[in-house]
Amino acid sequence: MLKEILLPDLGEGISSADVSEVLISPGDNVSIDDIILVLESEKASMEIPSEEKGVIKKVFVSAGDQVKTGEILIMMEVSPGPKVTKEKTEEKIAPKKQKDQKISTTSKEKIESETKGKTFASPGVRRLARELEIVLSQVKATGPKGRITKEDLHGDIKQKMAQGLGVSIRVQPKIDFSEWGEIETKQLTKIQKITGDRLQQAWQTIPHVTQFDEADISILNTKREKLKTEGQKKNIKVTFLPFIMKAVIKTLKEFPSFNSSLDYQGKNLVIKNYYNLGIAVDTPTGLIVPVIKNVDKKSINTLSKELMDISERARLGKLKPGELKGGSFTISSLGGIGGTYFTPIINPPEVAIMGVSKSIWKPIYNHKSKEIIPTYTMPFSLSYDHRVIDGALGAAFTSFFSKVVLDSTTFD
Ligand code: CAO
Repeated sequence: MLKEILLPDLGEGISSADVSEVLISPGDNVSIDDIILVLESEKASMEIPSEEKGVIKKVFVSAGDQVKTGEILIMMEVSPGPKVTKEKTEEKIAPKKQKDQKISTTSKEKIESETKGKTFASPGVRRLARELEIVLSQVKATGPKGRITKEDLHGDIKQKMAQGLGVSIRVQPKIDFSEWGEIETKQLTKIQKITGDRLQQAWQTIPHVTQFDEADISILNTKREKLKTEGQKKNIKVTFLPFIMKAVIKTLKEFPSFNSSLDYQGKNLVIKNYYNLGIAVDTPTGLIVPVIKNVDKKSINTLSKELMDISERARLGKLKPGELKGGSFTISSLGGIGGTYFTPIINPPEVAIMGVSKSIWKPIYNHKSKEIIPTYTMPFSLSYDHRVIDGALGAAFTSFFSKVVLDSTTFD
C-alpha cells in the first residue's frame, strides 16, 4: 500500500524546521525507527524516524528545504505489520529535550539495543563527519542515548592516526586543575603549536637513538679566546658555536649518511653534497631553527656574524621563510645556558641532530703520562634515525667529532 509520510508534530511549539540531511532515497528499504531525515530548528536538532516498514518510492524534500508540520516528506510502499505509536515517535524525535535527564539502567539497555546498527548524532556532528570522511557507524558513541558527539569524532581521528603510525596516543582527559589550587591559563604561541606538532610527529615517526659523548675543547678554548678578543674590536661576538659547526662539517664529510634524508618512499637515501646547518634558537615566542647555508665555505668570523644576525632576527620574528629551509643537519646548543647531556629530537627530513651542553673543567687522568690534567670538557649528544644509521656508526661519528675538536688545525 502506498502511503504519504507527513512531518509529525515536532513539539515544543516548533512548527517548522530546516532539513539538514536526507538519509534515504527512492528504492531504499526502511524499517521502523530507521532515521529518514535530520532536521534543525532554532531550538533543537531532531532525527525523524520512520513509523513504517517498507520501500521508499519518492522523496519530496532535500537538504536546505524548510518543512512544516503536516507537510508531505516521502511516499512509501508500506509493508503490513505493526505501526509505531505516536508517543514513541515523539520520544524519538525529541532527543535534545531529554538530553540532561538521567537514563535508568533498563532504559539505557533498551536504547542501546534499539540503536544497535543505527547512528544517532546531531546534524552538526553529521556534517563534521562528512567533512572528515568518517563513517559514523564505526564511531564509538559516548553521548546520551547512544548519540555520537563531536568529542567522539575527535577521539576516533586520534585513534586512527595513532593506529596508522603504530603507536598509541593517550587522549588527554578534560581535567579541572583548579580543583587542587589556583591556576592560570596561557595560550600557546603559534610557533609553539607549529613546533610542537613537528616535534611530536618527528618523535613518533622516527626511531631515535641518542649517543652521548664528550670532547676535550681545551685547545679550542685557547683559540676561541684569541678570536673572541679580536672579534670584540670589530663588534663580532665569537662564541664556541662556529667552531663546533666547523667540526661538525668535517665529521659530516667523513660520515655522509648523517648529511642525508630518506626519500618520500623511504627506499633511498639522498646524500647531500652541501652543508647547511640548522641552528636551534630560543626565542620569547618559541623555538625556531634558521638555516646557515654552505657552512663549509665560511670562516669563523663570517659564521659568527651570521649567527648574531639570524639569532637576533629570529628573536624579533624577522626571519624570511627561505631562511628556515634547506638544512642538512641541525645543532641545538644549550652550552650558553647549562645542563649536561639531553636528547634532541631530529628535525625532519634530516636524519641526525647534535645537542651541545655547557663545558666544564674536569680532572682527567692521562694513563701515559700518569698525570691528572685539567681538561675543558664539552658534553654533547647525537640523536640519529636508526632506520638510516646503525649504533656503531653513531658512536664512530661522536668519537671522530671529538678528535676533530681536539685538532687545532680544524679551525684554520
Ligand atoms: N660550553 C661553554 N660555554 C659555552 C658553550 C659551551 N658548550 N656554548 C656557549 N657557551 C658560551 C658562549 O661562548 C658565550 O660565552 P662568552 O660570553 O664568553 O662569549 C656564552 O656561553 C653565551 O653564548 P650564547 O648562547 O649567547 O651564544 P651561542 O653562540 O653559544 O648560541 C644560540 C647561540 C642562538 C644557539 C643560543 O643563544 C640559543 O638560542 N640557544 C638555545 C637553543 C635551544 O633552545 N635549544 C634547545 C632546543 S630543544 O631541542
